[in-house]
Amino acid sequence: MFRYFTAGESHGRALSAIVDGMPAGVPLSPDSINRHLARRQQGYGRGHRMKIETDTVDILNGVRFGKTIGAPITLLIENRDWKNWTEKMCQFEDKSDTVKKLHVPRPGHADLAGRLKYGFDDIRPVIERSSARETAARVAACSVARQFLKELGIEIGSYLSAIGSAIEPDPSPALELLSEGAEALMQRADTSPVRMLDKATEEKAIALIDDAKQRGDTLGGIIEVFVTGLPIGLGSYTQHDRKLDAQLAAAIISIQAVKGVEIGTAFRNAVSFGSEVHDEIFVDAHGKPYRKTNRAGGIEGGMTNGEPIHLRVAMKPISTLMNPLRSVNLDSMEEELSLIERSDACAAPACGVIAEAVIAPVLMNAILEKFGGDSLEEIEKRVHQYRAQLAKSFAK
Ligand code: EPS
Repeated sequence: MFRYFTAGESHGRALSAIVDGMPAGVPLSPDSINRHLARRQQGYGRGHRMKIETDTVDILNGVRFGKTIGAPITLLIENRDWKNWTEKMCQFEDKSDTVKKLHVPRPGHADLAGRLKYGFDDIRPVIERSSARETAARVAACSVARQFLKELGIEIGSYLSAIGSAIEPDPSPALELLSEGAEALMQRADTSPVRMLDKATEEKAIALIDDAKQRGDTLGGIIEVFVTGLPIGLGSYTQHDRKLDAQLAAAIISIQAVKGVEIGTAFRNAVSFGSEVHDEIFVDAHGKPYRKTNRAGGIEGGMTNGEPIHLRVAMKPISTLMNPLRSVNLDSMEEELSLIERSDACAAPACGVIAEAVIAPVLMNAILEKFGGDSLEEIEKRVHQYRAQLAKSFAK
């Protein structure tokens, strides 16, 4: 089983992750992870922090001669900004009398409940760990699982269909790119500063972000995530916690500022007739069942059905507003405007990269559950055999 944990504060020395359960024989280099770390830093609407950081990973162990050896892997990402925070984030000396405390929680952030829950007299420690900076470590850890999937021809990609009220036409003609694999769609999205596919919507989104920034406001968005190349029958209908859609939804919702996830066009489906929703089944020239539509998002009965997985992700606007909202000073208990912390006007493009990443461990575990194995070679053989067996049954 693939597992990972992250550690690290937003302005602490470094972010780190430990990855466990990676099979042996998977090619892994810092470049294969750095590529996604760099993508996570992009996007129109990011703040000053992204100019300070150039996130790169140090792989401390678990790799020999360019391939994983089945052992745990430690990943380290330096926080370049730490040198500017050595007082405020001092580790071992008590500076609580000299460093200014933060008392006014931002509505929408972890500040209020976090400070009360842990009994702090300062919001700073809450900000530090709840910050979306943590997603750099997550993208690094999950890129390891992504590398495994890639070896099996399984690709993940995403684009943004909305930023604020800038909404892409639906369905996007660029979805044709999925026939080349989800990475083709991802690469196309990466050419846009807001990771959108439609030029007119991209321009509108950029104008909206400029306007929000100027007014000290923020914007969220909707991300469409796709997975191609998955074998049929990953996940299971037999038990609640084996349903692949449930596991994917949990992974997506765990991303900072993500408040909704939809499988296929679930919300539209809910207000339509069954005849307008369910994807009819046809047979192709090789006898293989296929669909002409994918409103189910590639999952039926908690299992992959052979169509691309399609997840829709709702990210709320970032809760740090430069034009702050009303809140309460938890020291004086007087009403006050909430604290201001350097932040982004819009991080939805980065959220797409993170959403692609966090589902990789879920998919990898679904593969390991069905096929097992300790080395890539062993697993590859079993996946191949299963695919050949299915093809044979279709040819009857
Ligand atoms: C982020 C780093 C943070 C923020 C942002 C994402 O850096 P700093 O707080 O130093 O500006 O830019 O975090 C948040 C929006 C948040 O709410 O915490 C990153 O690396 O992605």
